[in-house]
Amino acid sequence: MTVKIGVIGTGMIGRDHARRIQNVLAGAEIVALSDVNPDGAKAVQSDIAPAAKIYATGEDLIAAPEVDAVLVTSWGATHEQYVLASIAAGKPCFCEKPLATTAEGAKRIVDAEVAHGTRLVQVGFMRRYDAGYRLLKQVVDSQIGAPLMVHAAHRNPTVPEQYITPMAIHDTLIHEIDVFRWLLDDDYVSAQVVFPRRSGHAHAKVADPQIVLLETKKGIRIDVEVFVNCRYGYDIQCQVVGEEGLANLPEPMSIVTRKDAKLQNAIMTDWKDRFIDSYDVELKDFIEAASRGTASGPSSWDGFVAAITSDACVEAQEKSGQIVPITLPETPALYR
Ligand code: NAI
Ligand code: ISE
Repeated sequence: MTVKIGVIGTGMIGRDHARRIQNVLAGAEIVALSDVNPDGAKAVQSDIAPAAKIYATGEDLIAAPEVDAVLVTSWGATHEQYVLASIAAGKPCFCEKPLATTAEGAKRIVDAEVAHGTRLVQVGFMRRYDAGYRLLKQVVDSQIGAPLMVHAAHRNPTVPEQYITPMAIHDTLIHEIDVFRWLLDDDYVSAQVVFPRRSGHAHAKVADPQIVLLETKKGIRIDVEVFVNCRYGYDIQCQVVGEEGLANLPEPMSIVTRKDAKLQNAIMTDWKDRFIDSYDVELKDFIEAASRGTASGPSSWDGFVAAITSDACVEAQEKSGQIVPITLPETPALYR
């Protein structure tokens, strides 16, 4: 079966996902597009999916009879309405992070999916599909004893003017929030944020860098440096310290050169390249599950837990230095 997909939001990642569905992956095709900026949808239609129909609203696209499954890649604040409409229509839905911009919004999605009775939603936490993180998980699970600490960094070379302090959490750190729950098979109990000396390259509205400290139920302590104006590249670091040894996330493959009296490795500068394979594999998973009328991979529950944790981290930014507790409700049977 070819899964017929409609894409809502044809900006940077919507366009890139449309490309991979149309040109890279098997089993699906783009049949519908929608964006509040019709020029964006038209550009994807002419460059990537000429047969796709353009819909005036996301809701019209979801209701369209030719659409089997929905990709939500619009701005974060609009995700909830489209995911809820997809569940109401009984159509599998891939939603980019964040699932919703508030924990209440994510809870409404969980409630709707639980009422539906089977999984329909996959959240775009692509790091769970990254070969490096998968290898790291194997080693953490089997070779370094009980994990005790994680030291991590999430560095972007630069961010646009509209990027503000809380986005360091719900736009950037949210990837670590999700992937460490999965990597450590654990949940968080508290968050704390401290601000080092501010970089002179940071825009007026973003405190940069930040250090986020998370504690898990098992007592693991995680420190993540979020530095979104680091200048030198897009750099994701993770080291797990266990009672028998350490394990590091592998560096992306790159050629070592010896030239001009220098020994060098290139560092990537764009998330699109750093996680290109992970995006392919997560959407392959989505297409396979959607062909069976369901969803797998990171769930609405994972999106909800990430939203609760994000809210606590944003509160911890506002009360810098203070420890903010994180309490999670019981996991519904659908997600256990
Ligand atoms: P973008 O600004 O390039 O694109 C968003 C698009 O959504 C724009 O074309 C905009 O016109 C459209 N849009 C906004 N409101 C809409 C609405 N109500 N209905 C339909 N379309 C609407 O943003 P970008 O970077 O593509 O991000 C989109 C989402 O993907 C965000 O939630 C972001 O957090 C997530 N993202 C995830 C990444 C990952 O690594 N998994 C990487 C980059 C973005
Ligand atoms: C962006 O939205 C992403 O999801 C990237 O993976 C992340 O590195 C970046 O900080 C976000 O703005």
